Amino acid sequence: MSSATPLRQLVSDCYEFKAIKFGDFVLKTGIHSPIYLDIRPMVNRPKPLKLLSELMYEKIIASGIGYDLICGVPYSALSVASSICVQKEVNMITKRKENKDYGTKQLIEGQHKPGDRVVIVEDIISSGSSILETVLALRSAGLVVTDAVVFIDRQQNGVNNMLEYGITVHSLIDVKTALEYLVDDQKISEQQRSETIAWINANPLRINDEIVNEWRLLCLENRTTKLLSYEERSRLSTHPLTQQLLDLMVKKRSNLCVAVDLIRSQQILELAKEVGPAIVILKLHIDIVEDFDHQFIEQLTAIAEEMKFFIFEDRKFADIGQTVALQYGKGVHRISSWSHIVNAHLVSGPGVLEGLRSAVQQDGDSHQHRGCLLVASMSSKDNLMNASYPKSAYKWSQKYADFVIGFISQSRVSADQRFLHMTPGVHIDVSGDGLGQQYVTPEEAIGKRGADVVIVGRGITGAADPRGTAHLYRQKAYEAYVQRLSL
Ligand code: 5BU
Repeated sequence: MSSATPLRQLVSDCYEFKAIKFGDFVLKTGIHSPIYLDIRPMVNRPKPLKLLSELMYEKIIASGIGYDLICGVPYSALSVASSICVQKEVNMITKRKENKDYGTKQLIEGQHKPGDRVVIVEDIISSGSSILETVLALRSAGLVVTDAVVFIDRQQNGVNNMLEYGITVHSLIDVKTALEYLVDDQKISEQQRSETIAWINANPLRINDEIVNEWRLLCLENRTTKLLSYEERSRLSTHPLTQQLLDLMVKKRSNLCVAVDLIRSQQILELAKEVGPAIVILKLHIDIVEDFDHQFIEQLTAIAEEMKFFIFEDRKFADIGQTVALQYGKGVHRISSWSHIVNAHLVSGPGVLEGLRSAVQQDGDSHQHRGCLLVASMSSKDNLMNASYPKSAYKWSQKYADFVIGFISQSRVSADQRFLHMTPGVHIDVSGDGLGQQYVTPEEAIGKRGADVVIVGRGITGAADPRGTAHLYRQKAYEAYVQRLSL
């Protein structure tokens, strides 16, 4: 038998006082489970409770989590959270379980103020639903929550689920290791262990729908105090293209779109290969390409698939619905057949969106594999878009949310986090081009103006080393996003 580390000892104690049980249990969700974890019996067992709280606190410190307050998830983790707070003299807050109205601050007991950092303490993580419910209440009061410390991870996908909501879970032990300890200590048989593991592997869990809906509502009503992570935004979005784009942004750690305003197809293809690894979108003005043919499109599409980026034709449709439908789907370019993203001005009214959407539907396919950005404000000097224009753009984006994925804008049009904001007029070195273009830096666009994606043209295409320069822009823009998250 292995020597008893404090954690082993704790697992063994938990088995003894039936905080870990084996049998046939019907869970809240109605499914049968061969294992049941519940640390409530620990409430009147001060020794293991003290040990657990010490180990949890060590975990908080070892994980380098910055915090001002500790919050236990009601009810079962309240004892351990209190124990940590009393022993370590940390301020504690609690969330009332009965009150569902996130708008009222009485939901949280204990002194706190917006901006305070809170670490969550939980006993067991299954799907992560209880943790998320607590996180929602805390975030809606302006508290900053990024980490949770848990005793046992049931390994049913809860840790992954939480990542999508911007929460990193640090567990003391996972259930499979706990099972190994119990076999070593001859408390359960090898067969019990392997059967339990088979059941765990076959039963991954999702966050409870009701809580996902509450989270969605909370975000949509803008009661969260800051822009969410791309992961969370992907979960929030209802448009598949937005989800794919946000997921790609996280995967490539890039929020960079390159504007390739070159006039020969070979130049474009070569540049695409150079900058492909650093970008998530390649933006074109297809009407400036002198030697356009569909073979070029096939080649570009192959590069986009291989290097994983989306294609955006910056066509800025602006005519009546009937005309834009033809301009989008027909003619020499047949834009709708290859461009994942297009954009439109709303000067002619929402018929432009009706027309564009109908053109994709006519292709006999769902229009949701294509997305449209509304031009809400422009980077060019003295442009005629007044202050009410972005507001109208937002109004129509909501009505056409199955097709509109966001905005081209110089600042955020709306706090509605379903929509992406992409900002052109970005350059590291210069402030303008002598023809009315006005530039800001990636830090300004992402950090101060709330852009999700920066669009960079000549800053990259005109550089001596486009590949290296694209990486530099990617790094600056992504760092600005990471920085924004930590504010
Ligand atoms: P630049 O080389 O980084 O200046 O290129 C910017 C690109 O973005 C270029 O293709 C413009 O057509 C496009 N653009 C813009 O600069 N400003 C706007 O407000 C809009 C588009 Br909308």
